[in-house]
Amino acid sequence: MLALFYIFIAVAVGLGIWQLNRLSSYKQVILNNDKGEPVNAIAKSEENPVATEKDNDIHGKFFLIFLIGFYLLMTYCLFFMNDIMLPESASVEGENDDNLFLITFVLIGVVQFATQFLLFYFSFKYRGINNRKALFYADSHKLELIWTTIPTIVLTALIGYGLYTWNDVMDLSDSENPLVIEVYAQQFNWQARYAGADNTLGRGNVRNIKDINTIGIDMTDANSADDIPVRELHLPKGRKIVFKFRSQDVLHSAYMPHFRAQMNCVPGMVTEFGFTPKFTTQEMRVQEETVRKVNGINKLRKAKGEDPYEFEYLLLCNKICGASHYNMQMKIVVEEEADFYSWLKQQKTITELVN
Ligand SMILES: [Cu+2]
Repeated sequence: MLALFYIFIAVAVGLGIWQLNRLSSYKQVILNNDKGEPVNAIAKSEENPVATEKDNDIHGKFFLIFLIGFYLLMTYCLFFMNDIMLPESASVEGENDDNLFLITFVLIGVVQFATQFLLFYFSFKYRGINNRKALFYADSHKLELIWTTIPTIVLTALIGYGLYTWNDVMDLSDSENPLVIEVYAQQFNWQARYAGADNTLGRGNVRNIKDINTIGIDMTDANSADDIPVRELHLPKGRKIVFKFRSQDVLHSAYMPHFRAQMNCVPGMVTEFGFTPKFTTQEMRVQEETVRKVNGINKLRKAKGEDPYEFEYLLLCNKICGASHYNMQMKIVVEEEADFYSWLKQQKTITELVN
C-alpha cells in the first residue's frame, strides 16, 4: 500500500514538472483585438496550439465525469468505510457530542453535495463554445442576503448547542453528590485516586512523592488519610463522576474515547470535567455494534497469530508526551454500583499503604 502511495507521489511530481516545462515554452506576443488595440496573447503555433471548441468540449465533459466519479467515491466511503467509527457513547453526556457530530456531518454533506454539483456542472454547461458571450452580472443583493443569513442562523444554532454540550461536562456546580476521582498522569503511565469516605481528595504535590506515595499525596492534609490510590480505574454505572486531573511531568491528555471525553493534564494545576457512565463493561461487550467490531479485530489478529481481543474501556494519552506515549493507557471497568463498592472496599487507603 505504501509503495503504491510513493509511486502515486512520484507520478504526480513528474506530471507537475512536465506541465511547468510546457508552460515555460509558451511565448507571449502582442496581438491586436477587434478594435485594433494591442493585447498580450499566447502565440498560436504548431507546438503551442490554442484551445479549440473541441478541446473545450472534451474538458467540459471531463468535469461531468469527475463529478459522477466523485459522488460514487463519496457514497462508497460513507456507507462501506464507516466501520472504523466508535460504538454508541458509553456516557450520558456523550450523547450530545454524537448528536453534534451527526448534525454537523449531515449539514456539511448536504452543502458539499450541492456545491460540488454547481461547481462541476456549470463548468461543463458553460464550457467554451465559439461565438458564445459571457453574461455580465454584477451582483444581486437578494442572493447575497440569502447566502449570508442562512449560514449565520445555522452556525449560531450549532455553536449554541456546542456551548450547551461543553457546559454539560465542564460546569459541575449543579451535580448532586458526584463521585470524585483523581486521574494522575506521568511519563508513561496513569494512576488514579479515590476520595474515600469523605469524598474529598487531599492535596497533592510532586514534592510529596516518597516511596509508596507515588502520586505525591499531602499526608498532612486531613482529607488525605482515607484516599485510595489505584492502578485500575473502576467506575459505577449511572453515577455522575467528577474527574480531577494532575500531571507529574509534561502535558498529557486523558482521553476516554468511549465516553467522548478528553482533558489536558497540566503540570502544576488541576483540570476537571464530569460524566455519567451509561453501560457497564459487560453490557458494552454484548452490544451488537461492539460484537461486530471485536469480531473484525479478532479476524485480523487471528491471521497474524495473535491472541483474541476482548472489549475493554480504556483511558489513553492523547498528547504526544514522549517515547512511550503510544503505550500510556489504563483499563477502565464500569460496573453496577454494588460491585463497584465491593471492589473499592478491597483497595487499601494511602494511610494503610504508608504504615
Ligand atoms: Cu502522556
